[in-house]
Amino acid sequence: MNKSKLVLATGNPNKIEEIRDILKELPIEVLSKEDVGLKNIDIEEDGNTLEENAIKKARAIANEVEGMVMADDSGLFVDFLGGAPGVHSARYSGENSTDEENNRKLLEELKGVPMEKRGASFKAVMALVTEEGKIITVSGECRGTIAFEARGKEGFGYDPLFIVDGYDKTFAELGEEVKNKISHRAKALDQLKKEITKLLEDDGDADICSK
Ligand code: ITT
Repeated sequence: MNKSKLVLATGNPNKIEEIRDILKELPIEVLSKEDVGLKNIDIEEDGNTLEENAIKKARAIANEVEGMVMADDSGLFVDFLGGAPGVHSARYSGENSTDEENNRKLLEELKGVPMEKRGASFKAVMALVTEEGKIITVSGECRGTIAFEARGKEGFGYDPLFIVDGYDKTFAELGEEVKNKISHRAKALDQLKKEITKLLEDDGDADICSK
């Protein structure tokens, strides 16, 4: 039997690296859009929730390729800012904004706000479209505090500003090995691993039955 394929709908290379690392023990081939020859599919992320956007991204790619497709929509929700930047995290300081610009804007918005009021959550929603077109969604959340200045060189996005609860360090200081065990993405993918394992088992049963 061919190894099952999971195509990632994300164009963010950092997410691809994290997802590949977290799913590495599953007996599936994890492919990027580029791996399957897809490049310029522009998907407008106009949903009001991470879930809406994740489903939209996964569906758009599932229409184009064989196999399972998974999309990740994620963001940073800061308590003091009423949940901003939230679903708009990628473009907080404008269309095509860089991580540095977004981090600068966040620090500006939190200027003068004391540590005890700088609580925040990273949230991730993953949408999986199965080969039969069924949609499964899972989510994960990770609590922390926004630092007073950027710290650390690893990771991406808001990682240099996010001090994870239970640690005295930002995700960018902790690095991939720790982040991929405790992050919002890791928590969501833990559930997705179980769903994919069930799908693969059901598939195996179907194979045996059809023989
Ligand atoms: P795709 O839509 O192609 O997957 P994207 O980067 O545009 O890639 P999102 O729309 O989900 O992804 O935006 C998520 C943004 O939230 C991302 O660009 C970061 O700024 C931030 N973010 C999400 N997860 C993060 C993480 O683990 N560490 C740091 N920042 C994160």
